[in-house]
Amino acid sequence: MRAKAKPEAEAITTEMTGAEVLIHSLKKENVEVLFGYPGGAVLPIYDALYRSPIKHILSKHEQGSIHAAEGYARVSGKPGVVIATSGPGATNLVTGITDAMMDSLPLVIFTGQVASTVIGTDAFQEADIMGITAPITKHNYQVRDVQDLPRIIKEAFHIASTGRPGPVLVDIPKDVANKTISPDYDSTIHLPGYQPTFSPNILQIKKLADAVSQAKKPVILAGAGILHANAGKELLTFTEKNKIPVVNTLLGLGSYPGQHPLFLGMGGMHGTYTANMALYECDLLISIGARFDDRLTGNLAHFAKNAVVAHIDVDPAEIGKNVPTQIPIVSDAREALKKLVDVDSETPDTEEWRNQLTENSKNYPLWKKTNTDEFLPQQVVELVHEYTKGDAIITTDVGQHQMWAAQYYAFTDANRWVTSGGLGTMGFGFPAAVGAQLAFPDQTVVALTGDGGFQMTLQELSTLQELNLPVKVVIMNNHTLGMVRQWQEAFYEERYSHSLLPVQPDFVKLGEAYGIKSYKVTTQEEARGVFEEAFSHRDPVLIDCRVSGKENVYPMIAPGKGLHQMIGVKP
Ligand SMILES: Cc1ncc(C[n+]2csc(CCOP(=O)(O)OP(=O)(O)O)c2C)c(N)n1
Ligand SMILES: [Mg+2]
Repeated sequence: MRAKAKPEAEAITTEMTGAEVLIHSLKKENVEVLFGYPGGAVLPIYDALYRSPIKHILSKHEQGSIHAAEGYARVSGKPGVVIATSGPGATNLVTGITDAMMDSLPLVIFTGQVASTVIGTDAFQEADIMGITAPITKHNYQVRDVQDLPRIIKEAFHIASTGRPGPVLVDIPKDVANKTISPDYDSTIHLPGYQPTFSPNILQIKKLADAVSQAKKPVILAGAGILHANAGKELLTFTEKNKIPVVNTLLGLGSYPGQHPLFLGMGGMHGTYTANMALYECDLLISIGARFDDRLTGNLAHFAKNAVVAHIDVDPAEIGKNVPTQIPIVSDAREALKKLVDVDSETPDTEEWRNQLTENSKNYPLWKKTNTDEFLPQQVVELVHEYTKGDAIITTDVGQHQMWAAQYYAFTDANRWVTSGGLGTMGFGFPAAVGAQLAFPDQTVVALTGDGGFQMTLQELSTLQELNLPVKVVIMNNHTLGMVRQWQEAFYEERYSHSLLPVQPDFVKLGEAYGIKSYKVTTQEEARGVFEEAFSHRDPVLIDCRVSGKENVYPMIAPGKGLHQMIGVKP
């Protein structure tokens, strides 16, 4: 019953509590949805929320809130906003904050804090969230004076979403949230130490254009920075003009059309042979919005040894961090690509190089078992592709199924691939799908999860049920922590220490307990029937796909090896 509700927070224009200032500021930032969980220290904020039209999604664990906010941010490009109470509420966010930091996702996180007077006394539900999150946030604030709140919130949104995006945390002691003031919303951002570079140095652009003209074997490594900068169109123009092949990082998938003749696939540990050999043999490597993660480069001693390296990145700290770089360009990816296209320079002759790469693609395509009756995990991804016409938002957990999704879904559009790349967080995929679906209620969203990872955050089934969100949960159930099992098979003489999951819950009954239509499928034919039905309506669905538990992800670069030393390239 809302009978006792006070007037709406927005209507009060002069005197407001800190909590009301917060809600009012969120509206000014055009926040449409908040992901959160209440508790003692945020009671004043939840009370202000009670009187506000902003949509709040009550997850069932704060980790669910933050991964949902990440999914929302990844597909929409808008900051995901999270709210949690002090102590355990705040510490439950830590994995997600780290995940967002590693994958450059814009989040603004509000945590409650114990009252200013007892900070540092081990008060009930006190945690030093400022100390804990210092290394895992782009910036963090503790609000000591409520008058600072409007400015801090403006700054938090600005920092989270400009330059290289990332998570910003704002810690609000309870007394600050309760204090009444006449807020000054006109206070301006004051960040003299934070001026991200947007436009590239034109001399460096010319240097790169010259290098492109002279290259015989150029390749572009396109990362998530292309997606953050909305630079897909410019990348296409630049590569088509100069006929330069493109490799994607795991997180960059979707930034280049998956079926384009210049596209070589994903690079790295489970990338295609063609992509990795292109990175290995190239004479000019242009990395754009990618950070040379070790899973991408393999052993650095062998990485792009004969190449001139150009690196375009909005974050200067990334340039030269892992790979010596001859042409550094600090810039927004779109701005740099626009300027590059504008330079009047000779296009390179890459025909021989492209022919060589096409030969590689023909001779060493991705492969999976044939002549088998087993239901293969790769087939699940192919079926999802078929029944969604390649046009779904796909979220994943971490493990073998994640790599098969990356290899087999063939993304053609930007911002439809949501995965945990840097931190590799099991439990990410399902709540991320909830957030993605909230950002785009009319799109098809599929959570492709592992049987292990799903069990880490499956409590969010309750959120699906409550909101009747049409997320399709597809469990690639191999009865094992597959990626761990694969490494134990390859590098630990098949000692499967704690990686097999012979005993599992009945996922169908579990789904049904949450009122969700749930199915078990054990063959491709069965899967076809169920997928046909599941993708024809707008209800949530859970599908337990019982796939073979013995498949390994190939090809692969073993730890310590170079990109040219892939194993499992052929059946
Ligand atoms: C939170 C967390 N704990 C542990 C790991 C290590 N790990 C990586 S993949 C994996 C197995 C995942 O199993 P499952 O979810 O069933 O996916 P599968 O590999 O079988 O497809 C584990 C345990 C991790 N990435 N994240
Ligand atoms: Mg598994």
